[in-house]
Amino acid sequence: MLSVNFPTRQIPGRADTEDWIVSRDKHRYDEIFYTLMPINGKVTGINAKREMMNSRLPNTVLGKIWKLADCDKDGMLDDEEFALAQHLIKIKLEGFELPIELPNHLVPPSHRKDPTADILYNHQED
Ligand SMILES: [Ca+2]
Repeated sequence: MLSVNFPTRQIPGRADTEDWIVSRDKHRYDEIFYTLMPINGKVTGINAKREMMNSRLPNTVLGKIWKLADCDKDGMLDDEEFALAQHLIKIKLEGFELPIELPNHLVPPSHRKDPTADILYNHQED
């Protein structure tokens, strides 16, 4: 019995950036992002929030959006987190309810837990 069947966890494609719905408009969000003077690729909470307030959404809503968008909870937004925040603002302005927790498909690719990462790291023996 040599056929070892690893439990197949479907990893959809390899191009996760392409199936990240936010990436469709990310170039537009990026333009705003870079006007907010990111430091080390991240904008501060103050700058990001100031921009988010332009949406005229109530603070409570923006607070929710912030929590969803700041995936790594460092109080700053990188370009992907910022794009996600803008995306959530757009959704809300279009009349949709915000998710309570960020669904997997909305998690920025660089913040997704890569199921293969552990294996890779454990195999660096040389
Ligand atoms: Ca963050």
